[in-house]
Amino acid sequence: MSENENEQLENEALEITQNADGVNASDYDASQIQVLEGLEAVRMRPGMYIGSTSKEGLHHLVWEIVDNSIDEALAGFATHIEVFIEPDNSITVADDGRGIPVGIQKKTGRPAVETVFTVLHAGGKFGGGGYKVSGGLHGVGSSVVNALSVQLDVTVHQNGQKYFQEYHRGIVGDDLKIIGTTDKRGTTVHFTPDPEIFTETTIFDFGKLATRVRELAFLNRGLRISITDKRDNGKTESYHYEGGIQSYVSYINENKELIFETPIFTESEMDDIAVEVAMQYTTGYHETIMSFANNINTHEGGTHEQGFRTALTRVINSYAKQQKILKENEEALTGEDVREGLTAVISIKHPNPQFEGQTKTKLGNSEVTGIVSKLFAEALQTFMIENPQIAKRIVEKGILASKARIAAKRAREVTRKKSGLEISNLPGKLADCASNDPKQTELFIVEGDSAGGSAKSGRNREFQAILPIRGKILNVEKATMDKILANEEIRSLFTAMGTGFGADYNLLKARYHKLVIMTDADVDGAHIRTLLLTLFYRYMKPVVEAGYVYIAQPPIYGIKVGSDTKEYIQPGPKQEEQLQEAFARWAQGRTKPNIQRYKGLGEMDDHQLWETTMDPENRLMARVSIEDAAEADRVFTMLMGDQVEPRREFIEENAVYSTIDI
Ligand code: TSJ
Repeated sequence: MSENENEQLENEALEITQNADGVNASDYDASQIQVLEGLEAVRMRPGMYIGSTSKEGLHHLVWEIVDNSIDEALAGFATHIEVFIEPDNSITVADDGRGIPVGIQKKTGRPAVETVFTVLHAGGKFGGGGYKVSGGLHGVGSSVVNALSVQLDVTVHQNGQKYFQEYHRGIVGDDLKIIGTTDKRGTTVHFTPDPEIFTETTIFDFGKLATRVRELAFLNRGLRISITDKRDNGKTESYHYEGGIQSYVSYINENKELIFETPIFTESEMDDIAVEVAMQYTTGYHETIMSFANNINTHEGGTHEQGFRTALTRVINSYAKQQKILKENEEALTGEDVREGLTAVISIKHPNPQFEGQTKTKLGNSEVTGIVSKLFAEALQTFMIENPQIAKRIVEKGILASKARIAAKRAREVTRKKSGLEISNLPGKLADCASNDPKQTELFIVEGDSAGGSAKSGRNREFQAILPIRGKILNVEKATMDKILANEEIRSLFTAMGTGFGADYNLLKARYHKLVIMTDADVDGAHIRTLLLTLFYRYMKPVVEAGYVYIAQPPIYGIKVGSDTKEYIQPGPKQEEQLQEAFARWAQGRTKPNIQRYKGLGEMDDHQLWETTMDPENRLMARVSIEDAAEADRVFTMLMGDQVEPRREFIEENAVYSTIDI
């Protein structure tokens, strides 16, 4: 059939089925079928739309909804967003914007708001102009949330009326109706995630939601956003930062020693791309650069970060030369030099951001490099000229870093010659495994030689390697590169892992894709674990970001009947209940079982250690993830840095937790 004929047929159908409202019934039926097919697709393969159906995916639903309110705020119409975790673990999001349009759409003959919740990718089709943060990372919109919720309802306050509609697993209940009058404006969406989809958990984590809500407040200057937990005792956190990302930098650096008080802040726009940068130097040695594109944390960096780095190196060098702080014959400062001790937040808003990379968190738009570089260079140069004292301190800090870098390079060369960070020279203490397929292999980093011994004889030699470490390793938070490189314990770790060090770091050379920290369940064990995590976080961040780092969870209780250990209880929020339950079970009609409490790995023999902690079939391991780089950075500064008071406060506040969530 030719296209013409096809069109003619459709036209005929059109005439026949035109109904009283002027809406074409066959078009309507067709679009309804599409709606149902869309819903079906989402429910069949939820992971394709929201990444996963784990805890991560569950929380993602909230951001899909909140992003729409953020867009309304960015458009200048909403000033306040509220998020509630209801007592039944459903979520309510409310804003004071214009309200989703309720008028009938020509194409579908249905109210726009209904389309928003039933048609895939329908969000934001009306209106237009300005930046949109919704449609970002997964950017699937409200219809996907609707399809994955047992129940969702929307209330729109608009033109003095209160409109309401509800849906079940994405299917429309009654038509949109007016349920009263109002003098307010805004949109409220309430939804209950479907437990058939979210089989892992449907319980929301207040801390996780609050952290992102606070980040959204930092990223969207002036926005008021609050989160309330209505479960149990209830609590509310309200965030509002007039300083935006400048406040964010101050927050990250809260407990750090600074080389100047107020973070530098610049804001400008070019070709519809808005660029904001806030930065400040600490007296420390590492850099914390966070970048965002349309409010999405671009963990993998990208063109905006590239533009920032280029400009920073160029401007500081040219200022240093111009002011003759750096002499003609002296080596220029490298990027690494000028970033030592730097905390920076880069936030851009782009009408059409392209996300690339493994986790789709790398900004790819090539035009952005030049724009950020140009805008930021101009602003930084002006700042340096207007603030010569601060400028001088920045340059001097870079020069100091450059000297340390040259010294460290020399130390490293000497070290390499002496015993080598090369793989050919694996540390003597390492009991390596037979397999050399990094995807299969695991490195257990074990506290103490005795537990190390049990681990060596208990392990599966095919894929498990053991590296015993003796006691407290060096605190890298307080040490310079050359000291760190000279440390025996740290060197053996780097060599065993095969990934190199600092600027030479290469994740692709990792010899194991699981690094398992196995320490005693006591204070010293916790300290060693924190020292190791600090080392990983500061000097091997890619392994943490790749999700290679784990913490072994040896059992805390064993139930013994006679001389046999019958059952182990793993640590967790329900550990005491589980212990009671298991005890009662083993006590039935038998002699009384004994409860053994394990304090150290040394209390288990090699077989027990394998059975409870190392055997992939039975073991429990906590994967370390950087959910929030800013929070992790603050925690490490507190735990490992110079200032005592914040550390004491932190430890007092968190004393009940055995591990720190980073
Ligand atoms: F999409 C959604 F349902 F998930 C959702 C949207 C959820 C929540 C809590 C809020 C919103 C939302 C949408 N808040 N505000 C808006 N605004 C609009 O949809 C809107 C209003 C008016 C106009 C216009 O051009 O007049 C355009 C838009 C996009």
